[in-house]
Amino acid sequence: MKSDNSRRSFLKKSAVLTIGTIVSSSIVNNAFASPTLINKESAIPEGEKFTLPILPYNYDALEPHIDKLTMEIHHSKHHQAYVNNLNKALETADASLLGGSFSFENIFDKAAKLPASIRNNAGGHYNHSLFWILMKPNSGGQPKGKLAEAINTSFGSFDEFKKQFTDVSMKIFGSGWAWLVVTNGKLAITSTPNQDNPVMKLDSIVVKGTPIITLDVWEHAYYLKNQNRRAEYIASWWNVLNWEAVESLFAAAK
Ligand code: MN3
Repeated sequence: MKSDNSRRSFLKKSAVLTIGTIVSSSIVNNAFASPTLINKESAIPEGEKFTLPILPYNYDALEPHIDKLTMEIHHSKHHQAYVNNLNKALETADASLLGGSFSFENIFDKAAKLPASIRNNAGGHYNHSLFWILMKPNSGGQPKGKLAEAINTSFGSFDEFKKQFTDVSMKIFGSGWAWLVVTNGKLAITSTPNQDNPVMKLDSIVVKGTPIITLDVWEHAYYLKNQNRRAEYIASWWNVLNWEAVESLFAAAK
């Protein structure tokens, strides 16, 4: 029997993960940018399932920059697989360290001690959920306001930031993610291998912080359209980066 509290908690989690139905900065903030990250309220109780978030746009909405087939397979196959495998891992792997609280925050806090199946699939679910809401049709351009100021302060100029972020993305060997994070009140560019992220408490994550931009450079993110040309994919992605969402995450992360 589930208590009313756990049912309510689950419903909140469902709302958070169904990002596509309501795209607002408050949802973005609640889901990904509160100081406690995915906070306790959004934890799902033992026995409940993580679900695939609905995209806040159609699969073809990012054309011509990111193609429809790539988006469809990436979201409905790859991301869905991380969700399914995370649910399976939480049922079958040793999840006792989590104490029955299946929140990203709790999982990432304990990443070093958890089975790889939980760490990798929770990372895959979180990273992709963030990646989707940080893209938008007819977007790109440059950030405004305080974020623009912070980028200028940290990197000298927007162009220099873009160059450094692109360089880091290009240099990731194999599969991984590039990030812009807020760490100790400052902006930093970093990268992680596989499905790790800067929120995980792992010795291997050199720059930890609150993500405000992320870029998936796994080949599955671009191979159908760009084949081996990662640089071409990165150049396209800048045209769909959702700066309003980045600004919201930045405001909440400070
Ligand atoms: Mn991916």
